[in-house]
Amino acid sequence: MEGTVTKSTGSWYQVLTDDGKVWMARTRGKMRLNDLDTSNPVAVGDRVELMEDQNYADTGSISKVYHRNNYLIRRANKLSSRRQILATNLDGAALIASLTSPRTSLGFIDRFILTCEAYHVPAMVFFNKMDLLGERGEEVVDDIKHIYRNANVSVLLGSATEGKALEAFSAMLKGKRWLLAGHSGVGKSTLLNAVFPEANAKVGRISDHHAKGRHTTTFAEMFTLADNTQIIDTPGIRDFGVVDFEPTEISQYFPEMRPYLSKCKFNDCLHTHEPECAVLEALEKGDIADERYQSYLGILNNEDIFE
Ligand SMILES: Nc1nc2c(ncn2[C@@H]2O[C@H](COP(=O)(O)OP(=O)(O)OP(=O)(O)O)[C@@H](O)[C@H]2O)c(=O)[nH]1
Ligand SMILES: [Mg+2]
Ligand SMILES: [Zn+2]
Repeated sequence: MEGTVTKSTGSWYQVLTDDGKVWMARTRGKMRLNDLDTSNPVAVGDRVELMEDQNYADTGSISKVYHRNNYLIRRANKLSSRRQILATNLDGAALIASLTSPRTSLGFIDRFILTCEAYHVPAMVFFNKMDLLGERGEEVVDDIKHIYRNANVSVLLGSATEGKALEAFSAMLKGKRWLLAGHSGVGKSTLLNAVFPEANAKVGRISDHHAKGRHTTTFAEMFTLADNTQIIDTPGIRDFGVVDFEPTEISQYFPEMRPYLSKCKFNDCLHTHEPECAVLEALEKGDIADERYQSYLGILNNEDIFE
């Protein structure tokens, strides 16, 4: 049988076979699934081969993971080389961010969208909880739009209770398979429910002030919704470490830097101090946002974990 992994608990997977049946599955002991050194050999979104278990009902084992069209991967911890696949076979990945309660740093956002760029996953950033910014909100909207104007990423700003951004969000997700990721408490599950009430995902309580440490969603789960929409809600992540890039490669994943890369004097320019560097000149002129350049430096210097 063939099916799609719709939930991952670490030890058990939920698999939806093409006849609409839901199975609980484990991986086969010795199976060599792929060559990636990851903590999870099977991830939500994977197409898998499932062998029915003769002894227990609705239970099976995953014997094969089929080729992935794409995937999103991160390093969870600076000390560990272990990588985690967030989800696979995606039409897009939305980072849900909030500037307060909890705060998402621009560095975190940029590491996420850099990884999307490098791994061929269309990216979106939804700045949620704008209602909490009050009068400061409008200024923030302008700043954020300016920072990300050439970054090849869709940016939406709004809140889970406000209509306009939600409409645009819904239009992007409908009929597609998107991942929702971000810190715990930013409102991933709330947004999912706001756009697709039938998802009925569990949401954290408003009274919690330490939202960053407390996880309401505990497992990655794909919600199959009307119009062939599949949304993967995930547990909050503390950080998003980028994996395995050569220093000279990093600037290629900053779309706004790309037009300048061939114009630097040195082929192996890292755009930090070199003479006749076209990226530094563009930065000076304001054609590359300073905030994005700072994120670039952070990634280059491997300062990418746990703020
Ligand atoms: N003021 C305000 N509160 C919001 C907004 N969106 C979500 N919240 C609240 O934020 C809290 C956390 O929301 P969740 O949807 O559980 O957050 P989550 O990102 O799914 O968190 P984890 O599942 O732990 O990763 C809840 O109390 C929501 O009601 C918003 O736009 N504005
Ligand atoms: Mg949640
Ligand atoms: Zn340069």
